[in-house]
This record gives sequence, structure tokens and C-alpha cells, in this order.
Amino acid sequence: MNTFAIDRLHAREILDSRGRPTVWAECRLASGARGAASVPSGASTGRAEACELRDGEPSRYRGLGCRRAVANVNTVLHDGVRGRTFATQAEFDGVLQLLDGTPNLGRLGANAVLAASLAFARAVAAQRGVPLYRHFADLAGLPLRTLPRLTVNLFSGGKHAGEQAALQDVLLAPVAVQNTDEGLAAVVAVYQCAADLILRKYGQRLLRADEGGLAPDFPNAEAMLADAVEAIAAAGYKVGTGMALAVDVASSHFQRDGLYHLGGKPLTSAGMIDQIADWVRRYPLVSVEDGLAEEDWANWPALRTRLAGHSLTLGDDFLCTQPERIRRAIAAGAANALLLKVNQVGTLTGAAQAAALAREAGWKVVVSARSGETEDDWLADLAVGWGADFIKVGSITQSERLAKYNRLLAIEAETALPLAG
Ligand code: 2PG
Ligand code: MG
Repeated sequence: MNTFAIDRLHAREILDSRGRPTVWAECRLASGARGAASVPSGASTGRAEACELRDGEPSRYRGLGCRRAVANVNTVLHDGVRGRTFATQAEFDGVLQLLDGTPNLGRLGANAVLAASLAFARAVAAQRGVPLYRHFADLAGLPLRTLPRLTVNLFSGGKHAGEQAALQDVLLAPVAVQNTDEGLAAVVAVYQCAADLILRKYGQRLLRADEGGLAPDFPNAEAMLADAVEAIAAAGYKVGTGMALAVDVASSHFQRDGLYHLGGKPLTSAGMIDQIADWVRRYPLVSVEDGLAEEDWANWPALRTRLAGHSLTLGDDFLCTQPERIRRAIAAGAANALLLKVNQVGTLTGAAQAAALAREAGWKVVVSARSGETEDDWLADLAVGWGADFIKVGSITQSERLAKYNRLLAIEAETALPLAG
């Protein structure tokens, strides 16, 4: 059996796509193999997410510095693993978790722990001499079968665009294409038509939100969907069968006192479900993410039932990639798709458990980036290795997003795998 002896873990603070600090770490093995990785960070976070450690010094990066998390990698984590030999990622992650000692990784920081977890995976792949996507597949015990289908941010609102509109994310889903290469070309064509449309309708030039989406002052949530359909048609694609849509409602962020403040009259949960069902009837939505708020457990099953056969009921803030929440949601019939964000749970092993639970329940898996990203591209390898049905990386105009798309293109060229069905 292959084993992996740790020589050194070390970290640095780097900046993410919002100009906020995050953690980069490198793992060096006794064999000389090494791997490095950096962690992303969310803005519209779920309450059950693992805890990012921030310095809280107001005079430096408005308190968002990661020097303490970095120091934790360089001291506690390094000292805890140096000289030790590991056979598996699970064993390594288990030790990281023990060294932290809290359920949400709040002592050392999920950003510190995840940087170490990912760096170890890259170093192990290097020692094994296999591409990272193959290593991820082996780690999950899965064959390499398919590449994820794209869902690409077109319009942004909510926390990614200064809350100028309620819906956080309207995404393009190129459903008719046969490969990633064609999918990207189709998405870029629609994006360009959407940019023209936004200039004409709202007088706004190319100003972009956190993930590169267009973010004019939409008059209401509905306009985001209607404009997306108009852009698809303007680009010459068949609405629905040629190019479909997905939406991240991110409704936790506009729910207060049990009511959904979508604009206009506040809606009850039942009213919100009616609203979403109406959108699904009138727009080609293949997936609805966080249609209800993260603690609205009682109403998620009704949402799933209403959308069944038309659109996925996808949980992000609702599930936070936490195995316990996923188990509960499966038992309640509260969703049928998992948005998987590794930093919500803090280790690769935790995320692998989450993905396995979803798959066993027959759910779809959407591997997702965060709104704060780096130029690192491990997410593309993860989505391929773990056989994700979809990948969600953001828009197609910023290099921290394109790093992942370009990596997918490279993997596609290397493997010639087909897209997920
Ligand atoms: C989401 C993500 C990515 P954030 O809500 O799905 O779009 O946003 O990383 O800000 O949580
Ligand atoms: Mg979301």
C-alpha cells in the first residue's frame, strides 16, 4: 500500500477575487512530492457552514485578515502532522479535525484546515503520479465516467451585487451541447447579447458583480428571468431546449420574521412556493437553489413536490454540505440535489461524505465555487473526479472563474469523457 509521510505544511496569506485575504498552503511529502492549494470564501453564507477564522483587526482588511489561520497551519497543523505517515485522505483529515477539536473547525479555522486538506490531496496525487481528477475519483472510489454540465452566472443580484435585486443568481444552462467546449461558446454568445440588452434597457455598461455577472438595476426579480430569456433568443438559441436557465434564489437573505421580502407584498412560505412554481411554469428553469430559507424545514418538502419533474430542488445554505443536514433532508424528502461547497464543511473527507449521501439517495450533485475565489483550479478536478452532474463556477469574464473552465477544457481534451446525462 502507498503511504504518504509529511515533511512540511506551510501557509501564506493571499488575496481572493474580492481583494480579501484567504489562505494558501503547501504540503511537502518526505518523498519530495508537493502540492499547494488555496481556499475560496463565500459572501452569502449559510449559518451551518464551518467557521472561517478572520483576524478581526479593523485597521487591516477591515478585520478580514487571515494571519491567525495562516499561523495555525504553520504551527499547530504542521507540528501535528510532521513526520507522521498517512495511508488515506480520511486519516489525514481526521487528524486535522482532532487538532482543531471543535465541530465547526472554529478554533484553527476551516480556512486553515481546508488549505491543509487540499494541499495534502495535491501532494498525494503528485506522489502517485496521477492527475488530480483521477486522484479525486480514486479517493471517492468512483470510476471516471462523465464531465459536469455547465451552469454559468449571467445576472447577479442579492449579496453578490449590493442587493439591487432579490434573486442572487440567474444562470445559463447549455442543455443541448455535447461538450464543455461547445457549452462555453454558447454561454459566451448569450452573455454578449445580454450585455447589449442591458446597455439598451438599463443604460448600463459592462459593470459586473462579484462573480462576473451583469448587475443592472432590474425593476424586480422577474425581470432578471425575462431578460435572460430575451438574451437567449437574441443569441439565436432555442429557449429551453437549446439553452435553459437555473436560479439561485438565496432566499435566506431576504426572509425576515417568517416572511419572504422578494419585492412587493411579503410572501409566506406557501406564497413563496407558489411564486417559484409560477416561474418554473413560465421560464425554462432546470434548477431552483435555496428557493426557501435555510431553517424553513417544514416547507421544503412541499417545494420539492411542487417542482418535481420540472426542476431540481437544490439546497445550498439549506444543507451547507453538512452530512447531518443532508441526512435529515433526505429523510424528509426536502430536496433532490446538493450544492457541494468543500469549504462549507472544511475538509475533503467531509465533502466526500456529503456527496456520497446525496448520490446514494439518487440526488443530483452540483459542485460549486464561492463568490470569493482564487486562480486555483482544483474545483474542476473535483467536479470531474466526483462525477458531479453540474458545476457552478460563476460567469465567464474573470480569471478566477476561467481558471476552472479552462481546466475543464484541459480535462475534456485529455479524457474525451462525455458530459453527464
Ligand atoms: C452561492 C454562492 C456561489 P457564496 O450562494 O451559491 O454563487 O455564493 O459563495 O457567496 O455563498
Ligand atoms: Mg447559493
